[in-house]
Amino acid sequence: MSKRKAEVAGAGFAGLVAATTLAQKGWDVTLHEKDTELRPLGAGIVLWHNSLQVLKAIGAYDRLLPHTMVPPFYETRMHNVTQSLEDFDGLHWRTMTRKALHDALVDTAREAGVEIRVSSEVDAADPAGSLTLTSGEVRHADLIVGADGVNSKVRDSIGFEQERTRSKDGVTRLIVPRCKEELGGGEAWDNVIDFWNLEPRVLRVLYVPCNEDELYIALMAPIEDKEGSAVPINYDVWVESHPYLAPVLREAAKISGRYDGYQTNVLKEWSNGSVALVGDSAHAMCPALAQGAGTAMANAYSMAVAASEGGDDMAKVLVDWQAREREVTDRCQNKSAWFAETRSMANGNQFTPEVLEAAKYDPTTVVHA
Ligand code: FAD
Ligand code: 5PR
Repeated sequence: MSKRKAEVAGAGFAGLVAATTLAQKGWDVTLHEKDTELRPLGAGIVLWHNSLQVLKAIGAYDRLLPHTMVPPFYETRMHNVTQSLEDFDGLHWRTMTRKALHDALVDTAREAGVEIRVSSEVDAADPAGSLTLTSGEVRHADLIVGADGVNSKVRDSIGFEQERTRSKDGVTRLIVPRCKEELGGGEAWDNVIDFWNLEPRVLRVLYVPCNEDELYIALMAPIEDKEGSAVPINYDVWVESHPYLAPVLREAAKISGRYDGYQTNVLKEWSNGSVALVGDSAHAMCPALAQGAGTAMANAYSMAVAASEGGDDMAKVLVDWQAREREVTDRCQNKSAWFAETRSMANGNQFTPEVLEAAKYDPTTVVHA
């Protein structure tokens, strides 16, 4: 029997997981990335049990592990006073740079036999089973995957019904040296620390150690705060608000950086015919709960397993897949948006069992067909 064919748009975390899982299950897979290089956007990332289980299932975990860490606590401070120290009752979570995660996924995809094409931009998809590239080439397949991010052309060329909202805050994300000694040394600097200052203005720094040498910092200011959202960052403004972070802010000010707003999109359906949407194309969310990529990878994995094991009627297989999988993600998106809107994470102790539902969900132990 000839192999089934899948065409995947977008080599982000969702597209790489979908393509790799399909190839490992015997599909002939081509992955199209519009960028001229394979690289992630953004700086650092927090992953939880859901996506860490997916990384184990596809064989990416062991190569990634040496480049990651498990901070002792997720600490929340308000005006530099500790509000809470959370350890999630032993739930597995890890921090890392996006580059380390992306590199491990690219290596795993190649090993699985995925054909990755860079400078290959997708223009449109057809639910009957084809993908059109901007070059004009039309590719037919049994399964089309739209993993092309929040501005998905696969999604918009088909006209999926959706609601999109933009948040009032945005963020500049950077990787800088840890500067542990200069910060004053001590174990607290191994924690993730969410530094909130709400007075006299909202300037928040999320401090995320990724390994011994690299620190992810996210500097969050409201979109209307021109000084707070300027890039490169305005050192004087940030150090006045967070003087105890002077060494890392000094490093941050040397990098050009990018200020990104957040957006959320909620779709009525995640599939149409042979086209499945996974990741931000289907469910971009506010980053407050650090679950966008985790749910993207979990849903990309479960979609690929369902498509492989669920029989020949691809349209039905995909409808059944989203019916089983999307509720956990929908709830996570809602909660994330609420946290971003209310800024109530500033109070600490916000990772309640309810909030961690998506983080705890393990798609590798569920029957998907
Ligand atoms: P993307 O990462 O957007 O990848 C899409 C890929 O498709 C890109 O490579 C792009 O170049 C390519 N592409 C786009 N259009 C086309 C086209 N037409 N043809 C071909 N290729 C195309 N999530 C977490 O789990 N933990 C966190 O700690 C976390 N922190 C975050 C912090 C911030 C500030 C933000 C904004 C998000 C955060 N997220 C986090 C969310 C996470 O980054 C996203 O949910 C995740 O990257 C989505 O992955 P994706 O593969 O769906 O999309
Ligand atoms: N968590 C993480 C993050 O990068 C952000 C947020 C929470 C890991 C934004 O940069 O609350 O916005 C947040």
